[in-house]
Amino acid sequence: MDKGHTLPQDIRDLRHCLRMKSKYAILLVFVVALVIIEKENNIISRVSDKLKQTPQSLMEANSTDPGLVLSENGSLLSLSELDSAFLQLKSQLQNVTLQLGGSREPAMAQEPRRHVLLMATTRTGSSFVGEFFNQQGNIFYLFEPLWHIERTVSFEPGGANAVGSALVYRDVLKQLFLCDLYILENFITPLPEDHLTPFMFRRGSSRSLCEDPVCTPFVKKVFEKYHCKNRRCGPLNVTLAAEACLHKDHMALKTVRIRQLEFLRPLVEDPRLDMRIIQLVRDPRAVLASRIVAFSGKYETWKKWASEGEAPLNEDEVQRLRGNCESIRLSAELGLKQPAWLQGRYMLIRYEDIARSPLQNAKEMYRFAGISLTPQVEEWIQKNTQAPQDSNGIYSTQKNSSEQFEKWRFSIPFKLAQVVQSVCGPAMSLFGYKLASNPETLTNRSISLLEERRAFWIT
Ligand SMILES: *[C@@H]1O[C@H](CO)[C@@H](O)[C@H](O)[C@H]1NC(C)=O
Ligand SMILES: *[C@@H]1O[C@H](CO)[C@@H](O)[C@H](O)[C@H]1NC(C)=O
Ligand SMILES: *[C@@H]1O[C@H](CO)[C@@H](O)[C@H](O)[C@H]1NC(C)=O
Ligand SMILES: *[C@@H]1O[C@H](CO)[C@@H](O)[C@H](O)[C@H]1NC(C)=O
Ligand SMILES: *[C@@H]1O[C@H](CO)[C@@H](O)[C@H](O)[C@H]1NC(C)=O
Ligand SMILES: CC(=O)N[C@H]1CO[C@H](CO)[C@@H](O)[C@@H]1O
Repeated sequence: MDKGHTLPQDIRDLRHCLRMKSKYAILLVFVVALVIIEKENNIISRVSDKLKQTPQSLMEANSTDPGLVLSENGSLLSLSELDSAFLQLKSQLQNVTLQLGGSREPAMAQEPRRHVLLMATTRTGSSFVGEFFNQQGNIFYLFEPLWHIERTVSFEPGGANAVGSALVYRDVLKQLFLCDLYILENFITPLPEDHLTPFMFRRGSSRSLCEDPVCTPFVKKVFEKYHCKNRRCGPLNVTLAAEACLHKDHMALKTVRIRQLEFLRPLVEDPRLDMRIIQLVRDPRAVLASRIVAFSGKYETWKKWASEGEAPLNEDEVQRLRGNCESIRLSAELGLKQPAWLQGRYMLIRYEDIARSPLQNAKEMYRFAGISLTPQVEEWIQKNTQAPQDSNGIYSTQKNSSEQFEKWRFSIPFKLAQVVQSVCGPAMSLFGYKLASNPETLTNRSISLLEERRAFWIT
């Protein structure tokens, strides 16, 4: 029989109280002991060194119990998990650290490591939004690493293989978040030798892969297809990249290749990852208009149909569009339903809202991720969202964003908008994109096609 049930309430309260007291007594003793030892050795700075190395121990631990992970090498990490009463002790310890002349940042103030997945589809502005994370020095950011997987393992869309690909994507993502970048080597062609490759997709879009020490001295004879933007580096040493990943405080990556949120569940439930998923959506009319320009080969049929008209539109193309819209909608609906496993870990955001107030929404995304935004990022946003319209490369992120986001309205034939509206209606209504019932509405600047609502949803 459970003894707790037979004891009177006040005794149980007392026991609880004693237990709490002893908890704090132990902590207090611990803190005092630490302070005393500090006077002899410089232990606090060593401790803070150790805390900075924690990603390594998180990597090595193959336990799934977060408590175990955190309690390795003393219970220091779990201190941050304790309730608010402990904040005071924490601040005292910080004060002591400061008084003792530690020039380091107080170890306790460090944020827990976060893993942010920016989940999008092509032409939704994900390169631009990804930069918000790429620009921050303490985040290890990867741009579309799943590109290598898609290229190597061919899957037929819609068939049983679609599930297969999703599983491979998911497992690769998990290893990447754990900084096991070697996993990518299996999918890079030609196969890297000695963990060295000049073929890392869009390396230049990842600051972390282009800064010291990952940027090794330039090797003249090696052709690097995706090189760093502002400097030449030797071929990517995957070991160095993995080490950089472990040393950064946080990890973020963007992908347009995950179609179903559901598939990410094992990652979200992995206590080592403390995942945050940001799903980025954009008006499907704008997305189609942009794809026709950017992927003109693949979207030849659409282009022809839009400009000529007479020939009927290929039904397969329409079905593909419907499939795209539906998978985005289903993922968002799942996220918004707030299942327990996604609690506090899912955010839905519209590109249009980001384009209209980039800084404000960047701040919201960082707040959601639990990472403090640095002035670096703010500066980048200021500089890259108010640029004049001359720089118009298709993957360019430098534009006057509040002007750009609805340019499509004036370039898309109305019938193209109509098809999208008829096929993507449910998604559009979920995200608050208004239908245009005639060409005049589509091109009338004073009529907004955006329902004004909360700019983002966090569950
Ligand atoms: C992981 O688990 C295996 C089997 O339980 C064990 O042999 C190994 O030492 C563990 N590795 C680490 C790094 O804890
Ligand atoms: C720590 O120092 C700050 C300013 O130096 C002070 O305001 C605060 O009360 C101190 N905290 C504790 C717990 O002593
Ligand atoms: C890659 O970097 C690691 C870590 O510094 C180093 O040990 C290794 O020799 C490097 N590989 C090559 C081929 O230079
Ligand atoms: C960007 O576009 C907006 C909206 O048209 C305009 O108000 C703003 O002045 C533009 N900014 C720059 C730097 O061109
Ligand atoms: C655009 O819409 C506004 C508001 O509905 C209307 O007053 C205006 O006449 C329209 N402009 C054109 C050119 O149709
Ligand atoms: C599990 C773990 O990380 N253990 C480490 C604790 O710290 C000692 C001394 O620094 C290391 O030798 C252990 O490997």
